[in-house]
Amino acid sequence: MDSAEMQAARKLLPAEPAQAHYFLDQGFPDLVATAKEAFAALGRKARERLVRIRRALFAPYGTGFIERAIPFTTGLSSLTAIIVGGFPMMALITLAHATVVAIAAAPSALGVAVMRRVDALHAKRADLSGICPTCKMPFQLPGYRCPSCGAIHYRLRPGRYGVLHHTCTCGQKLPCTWFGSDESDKDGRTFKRDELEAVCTNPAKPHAVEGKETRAVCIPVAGGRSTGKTAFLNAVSYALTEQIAPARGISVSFPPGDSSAFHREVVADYAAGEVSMTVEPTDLSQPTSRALSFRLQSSALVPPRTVHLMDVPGESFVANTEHERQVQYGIADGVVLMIDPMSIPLVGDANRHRLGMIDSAGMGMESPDRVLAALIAKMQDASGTPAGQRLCTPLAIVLGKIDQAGLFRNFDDAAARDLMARDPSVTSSNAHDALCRRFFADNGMGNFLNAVESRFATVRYFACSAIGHVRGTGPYAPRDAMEPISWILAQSDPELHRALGLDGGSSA
Ligand SMILES: Nc1nc2c(ncn2[C@@H]2O[C@H](COP(=O)(O)OP(=O)(O)OP(=O)(O)O)[C@@H](O)[C@H]2O)c(=O)[nH]1
Ligand SMILES: [Mg+2]
Ligand SMILES: [Zn+2]
Ligand SMILES: [Zn+2]
Repeated sequence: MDSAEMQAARKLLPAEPAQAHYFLDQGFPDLVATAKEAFAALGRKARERLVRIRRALFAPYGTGFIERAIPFTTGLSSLTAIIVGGFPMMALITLAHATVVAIAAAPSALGVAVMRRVDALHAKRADLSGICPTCKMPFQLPGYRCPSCGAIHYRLRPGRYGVLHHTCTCGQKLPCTWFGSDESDKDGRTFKRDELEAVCTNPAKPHAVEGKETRAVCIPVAGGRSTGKTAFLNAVSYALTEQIAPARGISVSFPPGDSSAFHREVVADYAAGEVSMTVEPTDLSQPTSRALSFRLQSSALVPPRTVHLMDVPGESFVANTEHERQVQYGIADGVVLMIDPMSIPLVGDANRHRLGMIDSAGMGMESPDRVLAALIAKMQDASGTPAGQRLCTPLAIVLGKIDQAGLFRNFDDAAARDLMARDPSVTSSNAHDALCRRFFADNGMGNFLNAVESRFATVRYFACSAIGHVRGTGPYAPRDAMEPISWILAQSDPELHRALGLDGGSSA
């Protein structure tokens, strides 16, 4: 969704339930209306005099001199008075009125200009942004619910409704800058803007979202059916929320909506080594892809981050049957593309017979080429990138389930040392990526590698195992699952990468 689309969507939002500031809103329009009316009245009078003069000049034959002269001279003198006196006088009065309005409006207009700039600068410097995990609607300023009457204010920033606060139609004052003066609600409790309930900017569906002065970090996980997306998301969201963040003194909380329930599911699946199939909701008003969202907050992390890891049923992803537009691919920090090694025909043919019953039943069959085509189409649509141009969002291509059939031996340290010894262009920092590329090339996927290279500007290949063993045989024991997330964060949000200690730094 580009900025023009975002602006068009904002136009669909309902009118602001706030009282406009008189001098900023109605002062000049009122002046223009009054002046227009006065000039129109003068114009009518002048036309009347002209008619009188014309009648005197072209009176029917036989009209006496006096009968012509009196209306002519009174008409002419009156018209002259209107032109010489009336119009300039009216212009002077209008000018004086405009000066009064301008003087009265100037401090407010200046205040609006300055405060708006200050608020916008703060948002830009902190790189504040939000995305609704349900509708995938990105926003810079969410709606805010009035604590007294519940009305939603979608334009709670300095403007025609006020400089430091807006007044809701119910009379409640609401701060309209991030630092805004504390206002108090009907029970006398004071609050700042970010303490108000934030509401999604989807005009069709106002619902609570996380919008509190935060920066959104959005990583969608794409792939065909049963490629291991949900298992991968379970592994990385557990690592982030239960292990890495707590160890770094970063507090984890869950935004409104289904986030807490999703997190409980992740923790339970992790402990049991299970993974549930992601089903497409039959209710078309429900979103198809879902976000595991959590907020990370600490004194070292300003502003707090709201991380959205997005999952999708593989079937809908490839068939393009999601219920909602997949806007997240246009604003993502990076995208993870999961590939089941067994879906590579040569790998599957050689190893399928080595899998046990559970692994065979959960095998991803979708061709990686088809999945890649679906991903490119979605990313092009969401980011508005023309077909001939490379996509800029970092893409992590992840071969999952490498615990199966002993595949991990293709990617371990011994394999990396071996490759480095044979190929001097491979170093310890890109050995993993090179091993994965070689795995694709050796298994007849040269075209896939070329297609990726020609369509993406920043790509890296990874191999991991999310569960670490066959599903349902003990808790998750992930192997290298955090690497793709760490690589994406290192590029899109180095500060978060550092705060989480993913750069290898010691804890703060
Ligand atoms: N051995 C092993 N099996 C895995 C691993 N990850 C996933 N699987 C198996 O693959 C199956 C599918 O994994 P999911 O995570 O549900 O795959 P998905 O991509 O989310 O599938 P959909 O939701 O249907 O699109 C699981 O039921 C597991 O049996 C892993 O790391 N190791
Ligand atoms: Mg799934
Ligand atoms: Zn929404
Ligand atoms: Zn109100």
